[in-house]
Amino acid sequence: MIKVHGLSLSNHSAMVKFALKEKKIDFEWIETLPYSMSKDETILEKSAIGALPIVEYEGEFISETLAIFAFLDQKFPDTKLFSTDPLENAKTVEIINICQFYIELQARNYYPFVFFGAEKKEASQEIKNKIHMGFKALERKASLSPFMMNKFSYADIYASLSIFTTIPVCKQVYDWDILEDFKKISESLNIINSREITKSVYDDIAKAMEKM
Ligand SMILES: N[C@@H](CCC(=O)N[C@@H](CS)C(=O)NCC(=O)O)C(=O)O
Repeated sequence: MIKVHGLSLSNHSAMVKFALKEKKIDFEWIETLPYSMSKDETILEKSAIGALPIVEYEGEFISETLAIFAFLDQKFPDTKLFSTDPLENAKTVEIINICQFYIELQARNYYPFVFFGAEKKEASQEIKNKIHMGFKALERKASLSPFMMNKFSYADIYASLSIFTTIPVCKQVYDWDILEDFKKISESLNIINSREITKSVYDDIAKAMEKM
């Protein structure tokens, strides 16, 4: 059985949970802290930089969400979340990378302040510009009718959970309601987030936040 070493309040861990639920794959969840929090050296043997999620399968460990997505789609192809069409497949990865590098990784600079009570850092205009560029790219490249690609895919999972953490960063750091500026993205997210599986994933995050 697939084992997921994840942190319930982590958006990346939730992405893998979301994918497994979509694909109707049974899994065991092992609540785990990343290396940066636990200093547990064994995590570094399993994960590229000690971050979560990590998937364990037949004694092997895979980290990096995009790599895990690719593995799950090839290993369990009944419900495909990457297209078999090479062009659609590449475009799905392109959307994921926009969300990963130009949106979420930028917002991540402020997670200690927004989510973990750290002191407020200076609001960097450079980071704000990058997030804006990321949203512009998403608006240009994604289908948004209603999903990121022509049908529900990994791009929707990644976009939903990376933008979920970016919204409070924009609000609290820049007093910026980013979804007001990107209405079509907002409409697409509303549809993705109203699906039953999405709601169950967000319920788990909310419960983990309450416990914090
Ligand atoms: N590139 C990694 C990023 C995952 C990531 O940032 N995970 C966070 C939790 S959402 C984490 O473990 N952070 C702690 C750390 O990086 O040490 C992936 O795609 O899976």
